[in-house]
Amino acid sequence: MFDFIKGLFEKKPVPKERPAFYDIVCPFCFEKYTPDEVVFRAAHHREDDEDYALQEDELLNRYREKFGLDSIDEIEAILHPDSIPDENKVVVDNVLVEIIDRYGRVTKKRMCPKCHNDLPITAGKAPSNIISIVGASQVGKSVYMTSLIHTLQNTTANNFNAACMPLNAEISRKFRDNYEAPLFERGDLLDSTQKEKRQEPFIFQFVFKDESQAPLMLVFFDVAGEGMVDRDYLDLYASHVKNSAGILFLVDPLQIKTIRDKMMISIGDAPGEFTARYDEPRDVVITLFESFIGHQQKSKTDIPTAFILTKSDMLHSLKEEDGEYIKTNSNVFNNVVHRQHLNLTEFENINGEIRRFIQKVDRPFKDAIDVYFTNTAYFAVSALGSNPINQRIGGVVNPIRVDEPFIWLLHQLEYIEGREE
Ligand SMILES: Nc1nc2c(ncn2[C@@H]2O[C@H](COP(=O)(O)OP(=O)(O)OP(=O)(O)O)[C@@H](O)[C@H]2O)c(=O)[nH]1
Ligand SMILES: [Mg+2]
Ligand SMILES: [Zn+2]
Repeated sequence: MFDFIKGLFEKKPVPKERPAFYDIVCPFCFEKYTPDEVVFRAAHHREDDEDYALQEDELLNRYREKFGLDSIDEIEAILHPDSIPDENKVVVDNVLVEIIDRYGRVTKKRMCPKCHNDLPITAGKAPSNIISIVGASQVGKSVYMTSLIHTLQNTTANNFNAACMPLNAEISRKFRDNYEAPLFERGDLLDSTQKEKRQEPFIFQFVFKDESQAPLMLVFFDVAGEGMVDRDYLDLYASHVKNSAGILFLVDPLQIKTIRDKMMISIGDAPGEFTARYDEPRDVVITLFESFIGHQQKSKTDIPTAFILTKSDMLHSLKEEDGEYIKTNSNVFNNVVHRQHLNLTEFENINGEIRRFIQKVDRPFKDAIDVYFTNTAYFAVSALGSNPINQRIGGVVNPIRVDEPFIWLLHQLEYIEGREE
């Protein structure tokens, strides 16, 4: 009897099974719709047919203008599947992937009906989970994103019997050339992300080797920190945050005044690499509230949000203290590796420790979190493993606990199990 009642309350068994198809979340404009609502770009044009003539694509140009991209004069026509007889439609795995137009020409170019950008080939076949990385200027967003994606591809995927790969060759090349190679091969830090430059999504697929398990499509954005406290910037560039499946909220311990003052004392007169610019982490919460949380039910968001203390390597200089903030045996310095499931024991240890830490060093920030976020957990990571000197990383990059917040998100989204150990 007891087991029966217990069974009723136990969570549905993971892994998640594949449904017939998934709603599409456009990685460009973040609108959500079903796969049968897509439109197609004609594969050819004709001068004798108005419908197929080269023409201006207003929707596409409106989108491009918003992001400061050149407008396109003339482009092939948009074809609506409604105008195509069923026998000329190709449906694979319940998803419309191709049409044959009235001239017998095939097109596989699926477009977003709302912004007319090219959809990724996996759209509709895998859930699109947008993971937003937010945080004030210089907290380490770009470096963390790079270190996380690098780790997902090289170790995490393997630990979960999966593969993690870029969606296409262009994303692969851009990620390597602009992020991974400078950091991991040349030891150079990245330039501060420009508010003016359009941020392209980095789309990756996380596919389990067990085919019955649903794959994920991960969309990462590297937003500019200086825009995080700018309402207009958030409205325009970071509207993906409200459509996110999970948020990684980065906090730089050195941007918290109590810690900054303490560190200054222990580092003495060589503060060298200290960040000059900084916004209070709470200001970021406030702009997030203005731009989307305030419009959600009860003015709270239930998007799972990981609050992540970055640059945890810097906390070494605090640990010698009487243990008021960070104890010598702190979880922060242990690199925990999660395999096959989220190790709940390790997770609770770090979550508890950092939750108390934030509460102690920045009470107003912790209060703001408690008011606006309903599903939270706390982490500490070091994307680099050591503090860079003169904008260069000495030796190899040695990330500490970087994938843990991501694994927690996978658990929250019911892709993987959690187990006590
Ligand atoms: N000690 C230490 N420093 C780090 C780490 N990650 C980043 N940093 C430092 O933080 C600086 C800023 O990192 P970025 O990733 O460029 O910061 P960002 O949040 O993208 O900054 P914006 O693009 O200006 O918003 C780097 O230049 C490093 O000096 C880390 O793991 N450890
Ligand atoms: Mg950046
Ligand atoms: Zn779109």
